[in-house]
This record gives sequence, structure tokens and C-alpha cells, in this order.
Amino acid sequence: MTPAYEPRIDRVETAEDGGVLAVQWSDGSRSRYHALWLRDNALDAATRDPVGGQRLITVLDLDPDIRIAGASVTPAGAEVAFQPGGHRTTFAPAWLYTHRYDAHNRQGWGAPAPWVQVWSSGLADMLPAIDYGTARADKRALADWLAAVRRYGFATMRGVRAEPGAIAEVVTLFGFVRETNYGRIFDVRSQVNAANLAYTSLPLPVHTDNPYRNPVPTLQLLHCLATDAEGGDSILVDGFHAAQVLRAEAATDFELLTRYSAPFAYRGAGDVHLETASPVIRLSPEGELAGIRFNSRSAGPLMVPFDVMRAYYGAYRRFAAVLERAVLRVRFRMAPGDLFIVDNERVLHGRTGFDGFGSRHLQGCYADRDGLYSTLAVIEAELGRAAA
Ligand code: NM2
Ligand code: OGA
Ligand code: ZN
Repeated sequence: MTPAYEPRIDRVETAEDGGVLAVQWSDGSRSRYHALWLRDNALDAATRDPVGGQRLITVLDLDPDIRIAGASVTPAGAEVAFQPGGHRTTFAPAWLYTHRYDAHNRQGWGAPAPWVQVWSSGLADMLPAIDYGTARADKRALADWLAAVRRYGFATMRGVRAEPGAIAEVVTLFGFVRETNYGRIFDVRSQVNAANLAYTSLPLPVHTDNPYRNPVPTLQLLHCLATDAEGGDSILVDGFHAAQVLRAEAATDFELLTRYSAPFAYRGAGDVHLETASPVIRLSPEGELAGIRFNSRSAGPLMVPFDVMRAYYGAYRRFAAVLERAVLRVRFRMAPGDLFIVDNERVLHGRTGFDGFGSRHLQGCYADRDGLYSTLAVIEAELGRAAA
């Protein structure tokens, strides 16, 4: 972790007739803030509920022409007085620095969030891992593991009792199980007349789960209870890395996959009919790489414009080929008691086929990423640690 800059304010000035506050930082950088934005984001008890921190005012309470009548540096930070209304409030330097929005470290178009670290097959030698007992007993170790999920989009765990239901206890370390039509937890093993190809012994090319669901489950866990069967190795690919490779090699293909929605559908054994659509590569409105949705088994008929269809298939095929590259994939074999968790909007998972006569039994479940990030932030704050 790079040592964090401890923000100090050298000087404040008003500009644009009081419409803007300019802050000169001790590291030489400078950030501008609008008076309207500052008034809206005041952190005092008249603006935010001191207990829960929720905002007490609405945008309609703000004078759109509000101005800064005066500003100065005090030991507590930047003190600002507004007109009309005469409201006076102080912004702590760390808060102002964290929330500076004046052209700073914006990643390039199509790049992931700054905390994301993309990976390739080399990660196989250093898979993020923790022992279940350690995760329960040691908050620091748990925080490191959760931070690995945020950074790499996956992590492994050992020593989870190879018993049905144990996977749900793992989820209580950071959040809640997300129940679906497959149940709270589901058994992944070879069955006759399987309603889902996951419940056969067929190989599963890398995919994200439940692409036909909106909202899509953002985390998936798989826990191994038994593996006597030949085959059935696990495969993981960083979809964000694959997207970056695609962008570097064929920018127009990357763009095509971000520009159109791809439909996905699943009709189970008569009892479900789920469908939705999402781009295969999803960008935020700011152009940040936000999600991957890829699953051949559940892809619906594409409905891109006629003149785009051929090019879209070209892009889709090229991305599928990138996802199959050996240099991008990590392959490992789960043993009973092993578990892995993936960010289901980033890291694709798959398996090699296995001998249907042996016994291979996994249990899986879904959960939500926002809850995991929340738990991580709370533990980091408890430990007095900056976000890793
Ligand atoms: N299972 C394992 O999303 C999918 O259709 C992949 C999901 C059946 C819950 C399999
Ligand atoms: C799944 C899946 C992988 C495996 O159940 O969604 O992809 O190893 N399973 O069986
Ligand atoms: Zn799956």
C-alpha cells in the first residue's frame, strides 16, 4: 500500500464572484468546488442528522444562486460562510480531499475502478486464500481476504466443513445469502433430466451465472463436498482483463459489446421463465468498466440492428476467443472443504467435464457485493486502516 497523502490546506480563495471555492493543497495541487455543492454537502447538524448521517435538506432547499461570502483556513479545515442565508460550516481537509471532483485521476475510458487489479494465469501461484477458522477468528485476516475479493474479483477459502449447508455460514462472515429459484443454496452434481446444464457432468465453458436475472447476483460461492470423479477442475478468468485485452487488440469490437444489449433467458423445468438484457461489457456513464455478462448457454437471440449484426458477431466471437486463452485463465482442482467466491459481474468461472460415474458434489449460493464491500469498510474503519 502506498503511504497516503495526509491532506493539508495551504490556502483557500473564492472565485467566480463567490460561486467557487479554490483550495490550494500542501502537495501543490489545487481543487475547485462550487458553492452550491459545498452548501449541499455541509456535514453540520443543520444539514445532516448527527445520528445516522442522512441529509436533512433537499435540493429544493438550496438557493441555486448561493454564493460564498467568506472563506478561511482554520485548524479544523476550510471554514465557509454562504449568502444568502448566512449559513457557516467547516469542511475537514481529509473529507474535501477525498471528494475533490476537479479533474483528478480520472481513469481512461474503458478502464476499471482504481482499486481493481487485473490478473492472468500467473495468479495461480498466489491464489488469494484464507482458512475458514482464521477468517472467523481474525478480523485483520478477514479484511485482507475481503479486500482480495474487491481487488481480484475472487478468493479461495480452505477448511470449510465438507458438509451440506456449511457454505451459508461462510456468507455470514460478510453478508447475506441471496435466494433464487435454485434455492438458498443449490447442489451442483450430475443428475438425470437436469434442468440446468450445470447439473450434468458436461464441461462448462467460462461464464457468469444467472445472466438472465435483473438484478444479477453479484457474488457467487461454490463449495466442494466431494470429488472422487476424474476431471471437474475449476477454471477462472478475469473478465475485466479479457475486456482490456479486447480493447487493446480490437477497440471497435470492445465498443460494439458495450454499445448494445445482449438478451439472456432461462426457462427451467416449466416453473421459471427469466429474461433480461445487458451489454456483454457494461460501462458506467463515465466510461468506467463496470461489469461483464457472458454465458453461451443462456444467451438469447441477438436483436442488434441489421447493419450491425455481422460486426457484432465478430466482436462477440473475438471476446469469446480471448476468454478461452490459456494465458488468462487460472485452473485448479477443488478438494473437499475448499470454496471459492467470485464477483459474478467480473470473474468468469467454468469447469472441465468429469466422469459422470464418480461422485462430485459441490454446493453453491449467491450473495451481494455491496454487502461485502460494506463489511470490509466497517472492519477497516474499526482497525483504523485506510482502504487497501
Ligand atoms: N446453477 C448452478 O446461471 C446459470 O444458469 C449457471 C446456475 C444452476 C444455480 C448455473
Ligand atoms: C455453476 C458452475 C462449476 C462447477 O454451478 O454455476 O459453474 O465446477 N459450476 O461445477
Ligand atoms: Zn456457473
